[in-house]
Amino acid sequence: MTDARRAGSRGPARRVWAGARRAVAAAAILAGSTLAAAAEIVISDAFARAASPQAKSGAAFLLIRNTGAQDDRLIAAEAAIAQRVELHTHVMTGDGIMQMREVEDGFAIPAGGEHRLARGGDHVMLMGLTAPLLDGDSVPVTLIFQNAGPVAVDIPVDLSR
Ligand SMILES: [Cu+2]
Repeated sequence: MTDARRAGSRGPARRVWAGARRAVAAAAILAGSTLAAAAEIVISDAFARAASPQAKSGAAFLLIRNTGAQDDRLIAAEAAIAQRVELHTHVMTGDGIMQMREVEDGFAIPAGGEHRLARGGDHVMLMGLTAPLLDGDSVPVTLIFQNAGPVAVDIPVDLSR
């Protein structure tokens, strides 16, 4: 094989490789921007509970931090373990009784701020449980944000909290 032929056979291969490298670089940039968006919402201290293993509904509580520069909003949630998932809050009725109510607009999480879902306050309501919430299990829940989009979390069940 002559030098000229070897050079000729290497040429197209190099062009393909350069193209592949460009594609990989583009994919990395896309992946990077997706990760950056998702990383702006940070979920911590999550737990789910129900009044008992026989309960037909339960609730999930967690701390949502928005590390981004843009205000965001939790607008919905989904979970395979429940027939229906709603965003709820507690309100005090006129006669001093705490009642749960759906919050259609969801919960605002300001840029650089946080919003805690906690017992007696805002929560993710799991209605029509298709399986019992058992201590030590964890429940996959997808939180849907206006800007950040869906954020999947595995929420541990803790009946003692
Ligand atoms: Cu509720």
